[in-house]
Amino acid sequence: MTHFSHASVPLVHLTLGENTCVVSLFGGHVLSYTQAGVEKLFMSKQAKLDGSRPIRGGIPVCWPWFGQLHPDINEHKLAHGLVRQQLWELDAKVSTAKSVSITLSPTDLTHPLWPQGLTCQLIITLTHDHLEVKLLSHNKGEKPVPLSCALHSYFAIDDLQETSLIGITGEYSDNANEGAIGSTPETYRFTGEVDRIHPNTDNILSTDIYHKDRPITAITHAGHDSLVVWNPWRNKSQSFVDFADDEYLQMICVETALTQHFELAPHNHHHLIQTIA
Ligand code: TA6
Repeated sequence: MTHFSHASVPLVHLTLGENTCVVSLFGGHVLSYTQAGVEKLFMSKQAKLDGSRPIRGGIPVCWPWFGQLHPDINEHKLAHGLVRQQLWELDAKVSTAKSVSITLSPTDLTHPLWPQGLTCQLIITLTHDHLEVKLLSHNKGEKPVPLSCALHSYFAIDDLQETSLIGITGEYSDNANEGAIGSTPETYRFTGEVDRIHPNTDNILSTDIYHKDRPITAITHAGHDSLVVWNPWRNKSQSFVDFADDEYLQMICVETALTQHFELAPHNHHHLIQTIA
């Protein structure tokens, strides 16, 4: 289990039976999810937990744009939107015999790039057999708003060379190869930098991380139009100040995302949901 006693960002701890979840109010960021004592999420040993930079691990919330998907990105360079680097507040906490759930929302909606009328909330629900993370977007305005977002989850693995990902099919856009179109292999393995956007319109999509022939983590996606799969591999890992050179061997990102030119209509809501078991 990952301990965060050194963190200077405010934390919320959830416990249900022998399952736990730790959430930082900085970024509305799930830091840890343990199921029967097994940590499902990766957190870099060099992650900054003092609010000085985005947290490298857990489940970063990328919103109201994903990655570089903003028209002015070359001017402001704010990859992954406006909410992973600000303080969120705890709006509600509900505990029952079957689940513990918290609702969080960002506190600073004043950034000049914040889309008018758009708000978001994060609902994190810990149950006896899974963690559900739901990113709700609401357009309170009178005009459609372009929205891209992701639950940018870093999953813990034992050994990248023995890891495969099952459940993704079809073509992908390869951001590690200038957006070239590739075809998803039946057995998805990691033998170099992987930075891929996989369009998918299944209402619910189930993917599984395997260690050799053993499933270790089940990830269910809903409300998405794509999945993002990322591993920085050796060279890019060495460029990160908050990531040890060999940590690329201990993680893969499997992200539930909207990246395909979605627009949220006036007065409409959108739910992006990732469930981890
Ligand atoms: O989700 C994949 C990705 O967009 C990669 O291109 C890489 O930039 C990664 O996110 C990490 O982004 P970050 O800003 O957290 O370093």
